[in-house]
Formats: sequence, structure tokens, C-alpha cells
Amino acid sequence: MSSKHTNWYKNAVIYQIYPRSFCDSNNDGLGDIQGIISKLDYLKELGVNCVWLSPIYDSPQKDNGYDISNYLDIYPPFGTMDDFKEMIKGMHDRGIRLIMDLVVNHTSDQHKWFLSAINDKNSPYRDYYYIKKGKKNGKKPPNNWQGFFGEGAWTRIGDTDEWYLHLFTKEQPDLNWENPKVREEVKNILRFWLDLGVDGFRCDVINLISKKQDFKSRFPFIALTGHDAYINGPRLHEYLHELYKDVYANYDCMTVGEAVLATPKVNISLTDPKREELDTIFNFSHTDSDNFMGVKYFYRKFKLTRFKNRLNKQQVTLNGKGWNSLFLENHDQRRSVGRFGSTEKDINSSKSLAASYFLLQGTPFIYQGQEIGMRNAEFKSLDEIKDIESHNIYKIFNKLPLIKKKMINILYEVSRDNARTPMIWDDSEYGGFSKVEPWIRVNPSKDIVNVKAALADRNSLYYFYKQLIEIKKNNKVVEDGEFKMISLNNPHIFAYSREKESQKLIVISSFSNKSRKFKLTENLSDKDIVLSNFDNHEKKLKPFETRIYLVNKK
Ligand code: ISL
Repeated sequence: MSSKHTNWYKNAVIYQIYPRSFCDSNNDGLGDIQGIISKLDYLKELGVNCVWLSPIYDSPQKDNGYDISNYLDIYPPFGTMDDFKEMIKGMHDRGIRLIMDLVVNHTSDQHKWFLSAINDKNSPYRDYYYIKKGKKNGKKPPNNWQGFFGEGAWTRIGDTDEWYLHLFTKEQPDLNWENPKVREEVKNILRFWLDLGVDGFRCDVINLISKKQDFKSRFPFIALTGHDAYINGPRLHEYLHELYKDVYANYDCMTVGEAVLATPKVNISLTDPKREELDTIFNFSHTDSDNFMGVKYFYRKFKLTRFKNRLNKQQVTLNGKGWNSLFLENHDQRRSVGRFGSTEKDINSSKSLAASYFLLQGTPFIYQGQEIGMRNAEFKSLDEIKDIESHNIYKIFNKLPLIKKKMINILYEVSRDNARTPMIWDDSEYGGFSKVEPWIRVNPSKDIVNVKAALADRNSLYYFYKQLIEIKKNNKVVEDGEFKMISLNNPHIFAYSREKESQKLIVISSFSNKSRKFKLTENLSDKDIVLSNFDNHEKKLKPFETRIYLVNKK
């Protein structure tokens, strides 16, 4: 059977919407689908051609929708199925595709499968989850695995001797993919949305779906205990290929998998088109370059060379073998303004950073608000933070008298809620997001950083992104031109080239607040510059200057 699956993802520019924080149409303080519909012209004008929508399925919202209780319906405060159909039509009419978030490593503990599994010993759904007898007469968990949100990975079912596995909060029980019925359920969910016209999926924590079946305790190592048992498990590739063969091959859809702490070798196998698993993956090695071991609370100072080296490795590893996703932000990461060498004080630093990642080889993503330079939330107390992960971690830090204060300040700085404050459309009381007080407080910088101000200023970051998007969409060299990092060890400049046949693109971005010399081996003239954040170009690069050259060698 021939595959309907094509490569449109290679020319996609994807905008991520976090629905509860994008736009509130009915003034209940929570974003919704009609709110998204009201902003589709904004997205078209920006130039993106695809949207990744974070979960809108029915959910108790313990983890803002990453805990799904019904995969085939919409969370009522977000809208109805009719709203959804109107939204997808509105997108398609504007040449914008839609990929949905697929959260199938776990369900909500309120999903009917799970409720039946724990309440009825004879339930056909018991095997949908990992339910195991505890140790010590059922009083202790079956093993010492840790989850990702500062909790042990097992929760006892009432006062029985049984426990269930959850790699995230206890309200997110893990599905048992060993059970073929679970895989059939997932395929049916995929088909349901694809038949409604959805163009693909962002697959949440997809490299956790297969677990080693020994369920033995591991050598204890802080939060990482058990990682070898459930990251890139033994049947991961088999499951993904099965989904591809039975579902994705029959649709012209794209898939991007979230690959948690994956190795380069796994990343190649996940995205090698010949293996038919996923089209592309999110690799976090560069966003983790300012922490140790991928744990954001183990914060360390940003170093441009480390950041460049990690991106370089991603590029070189997948070149000709797989496909990268390019990103700086998402709903789990703090904002990039003030991070990765950029600074709130100088908008040029955000432009330099944008040019550095956007034209690498891969599919670029923009997280809502990134295009206007939205900033971190500046949390001052735990009441301002809603994220369940932050609250779990707070409980741990609170027990550490000597370092408590320092760790709690780090928590405010890196909390996922930094990215989840409402999108700021204007400088009105609630930033134009809503007319009532939103579910989480509006960013204090709303008077300076908002869409209205960005659209009125020809030098804004918004217009810089808009031009980057045009360059990406209109030049074949940006799609699959060969990538080469230039001066990898230069601590101040991020420079690279992309080359295909007669076209060559060169990006040179300064991450320094001083003028810097930068010598290229080739002769480039100012007339080859297609985008820059300065009008005049001298020999030396000005502080945070970025230049993009496009040369036709014929
Ligand atoms: O943000 C993180 C920890 O601070 C990441 O480790 C994150 O948990 C990981 O990338 C998985 O994220 C995804 O699955 C989670 C959900 O909470 C995140 O929002 C989602 O992006 C569980 O579904």
C-alpha cells in the first residue's frame, strides 16, 4: 500500500497555542476555542502555516489538560465540537494546518477506563494500566521508581495492597502499551481526529510509552531513579511503527514527538523516514544547556559555546538521516527573553537569538507570545503560581532548611507558569486577553510588551519574526540546505551557513553587548543582506547585531 504521508512538515512554520492562555471570548477568565477563532487573522498575518494546539480534550485540568478524561470530546469551558469544527475550517481557509496534542502515555485518573480498573477487580480495563501488588504486604510501592514531578511513581489504590504507576502526578496513571487493546484504542482516537480534518499530532512524552517489564528497583539516584526502565523502553520503536503503519500512513499528516532526555542514537531512529515512526522530535539538549542533567532546578550559568555545541550536535546528528524541530520556548519552558544570552534591556538580543535558531535545518516553532518578546512572570509568592509541578517541588524545597530560600527563588524563576500567563494583546487591564481577572495573573510588563504596541512599531521583534518566516517559507536552501556551524568555539558570535546547489545562506548573530570583530572566509557584500536588525553595517558587528546573507553563486 502506498503511503499518503508527505513531507509538508519540512516547510512548516508552527505556532503553538496554549488554549487556556491565548484569548478568552466569553469573559470567564479562561481562554477558549472561539477566542482562538477571533485571532486567526493575526496568525495568518504573522505568516505561520501550522498551529500546534495544546490539549483541548475533556479533562479535570490537574495538569492543564495533559490529564485527559475523554479523548473524543472537548473540555466544555473551551467550547464544543461545533466550535472545534469552525476553528479547523477557519484555519484551513487561511492556509493554516492544525496539529493536536496527543497525550497517550497516561490518561486522567477520572477517565472511565481508570475508574473501572480500580473499582472493579473483574474490569476489562484493569490491564489498560500498570496495577501491581505492593511490597511489605502491600504497604510499600512495588519498586523505587521516581516520576518527573517530584513524586514517587506509584500510588496505592485506597487501602488495598495494590498500587498503580504514574510517571507524572498521581492523577495521571500510565497506560499499559503492552496490552494490544490499548494500542487499538489509541489508533481509534487518532483516526477520529484525522477524519475530522486534523493534520497531525504533537506526541506528548512519546519516548516513555514502553517500560521494561522487570519492574525491579533501581540504584537510587535522586529524581532520576527508574529512568533506564521507562525512557526509550524496549518496545518503543515497535509501537511507533505500528501506529505509523496502521494510521499515519493513511493520512497526509505530520507527527512531532516529545523526546524526553533521548540520546542522539534514539533521535535518529525515531525520525529516520525509512523506519516510519515519527517525522520529527523535540530534543531538549539545547534548552537544557543552562542546567545539569536536564533538571531545570539544577541551574547553571548560560554559556554560548555550550548552547552552540548542543545545537550543532542535533544538526549534525540528524543531517540526511532524520529531522529536527527548532524551538526556544514552549508551555513548559520559561521565556527566552532574558535567557540563552538575550536580555530584556535590548530587543536586538532577542532578534539575534531568533535568527540563530530559526533558519537551522528543521521545522521552526514559535510559542505564543514569543513573537512579541513576552517576558517571565516575576512571581513573588506561591499563590501566584498554579502549576501542579511547581507546587510539588515547593513541598520538597520547603523541607530543606539550608538551601530553601535559594531553591524557592529558583523555582519562581524556572516555574512552567512563566510561559503560561495570558497572551498580551494590548495594554488594557487584563492585557486584552479577557475583560475579567484571568485564571493566572497578567504579566506585569503588559504596558510595554503587547501585540498592539508590536504591530505599531516597524522595529519590533514581531516584524523580525515575520520576515524570518518569509525567508524560511520561500527559500529551498532553508528547507534542506546543508548546515555548517562557523567558528563553533567563538564565545560571542553564533554563525552558520546553509548551502544547496547555487544558493547559500549565512547567518551571523552577535550575543555580545560590545562591538565584535568577525572574519568570514568568503566575500559578502551588504547588498546580499536579506535581514538584519541594523540599517548600517560596519566591519565590526555592533552589540547584538544579526545579519542574514543570501547569496546566489551563479
Ligand atoms: O517541564 C518539565 C519538567 O519541569 C518537563 O520535564 C516536562 O514534564 C516533560 O517535558 C514532559 O512534558 C509533557 O508532559 C507532561 C506535561 O505536564 C507537560 O506539559 C508536557 O509538555 C505530562 O503530560
